[in-house]
Amino acid sequence: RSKQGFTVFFTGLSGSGKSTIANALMVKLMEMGGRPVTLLDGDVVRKHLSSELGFSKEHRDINIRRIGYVASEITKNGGIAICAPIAPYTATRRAVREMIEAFGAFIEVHVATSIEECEKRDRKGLYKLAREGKIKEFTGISDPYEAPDAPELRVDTEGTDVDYCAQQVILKLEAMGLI
Ligand code: GGZ
Repeated sequence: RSKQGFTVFFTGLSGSGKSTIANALMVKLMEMGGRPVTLLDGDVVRKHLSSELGFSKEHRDINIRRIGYVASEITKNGGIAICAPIAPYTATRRAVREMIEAFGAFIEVHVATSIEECEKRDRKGLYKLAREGKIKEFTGISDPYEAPDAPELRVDTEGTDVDYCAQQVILKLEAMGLI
């Protein structure tokens, strides 16, 4: 009997390392073969699925629910979905969890890089623009981020490298009997 589908849902601040870890995880899962793996990355989704949306609470919620819907279809069909949006609101993440758990497993991974560290790295210069008020409603600066209380996994990018973080997700999936 083939294994059930599942969704790995990364959440964390801009620049926390979600995309990098998600990509490393995708490569590892693809190398294992078997099931198709679909990556729904934050900026790619915003370009192709949510291009009309901004960053108000309402628009972020619409964006996350769209991602959740696509991931639930993939999960329903026995595939693997990897999502990597900020997803700042607990209630919205919960709604997505419920959507997906109707069909398979939901693994929430908190990429717990601190705001101080994200701002220090400032890979895209967005934190500087947010501090200057040139980007409004910026998560962690002028907009909320509700950290998950009980994610399936929390990864630390400050003391550990990307590959190790991705490997921790793999171990969790193995422990849950999903791969
Ligand atoms: C947060 C913003 C904002 C504001 C633009 N707040 O590091 P990035 O650039 O590549 O990832 C961020 C991305 C966030 O989109 P998401 O779809 O993941 O957000 S949410 O889950 O809340 O819908 C950042 C960029 O878009 N960006 N303006 N105001 N991030």
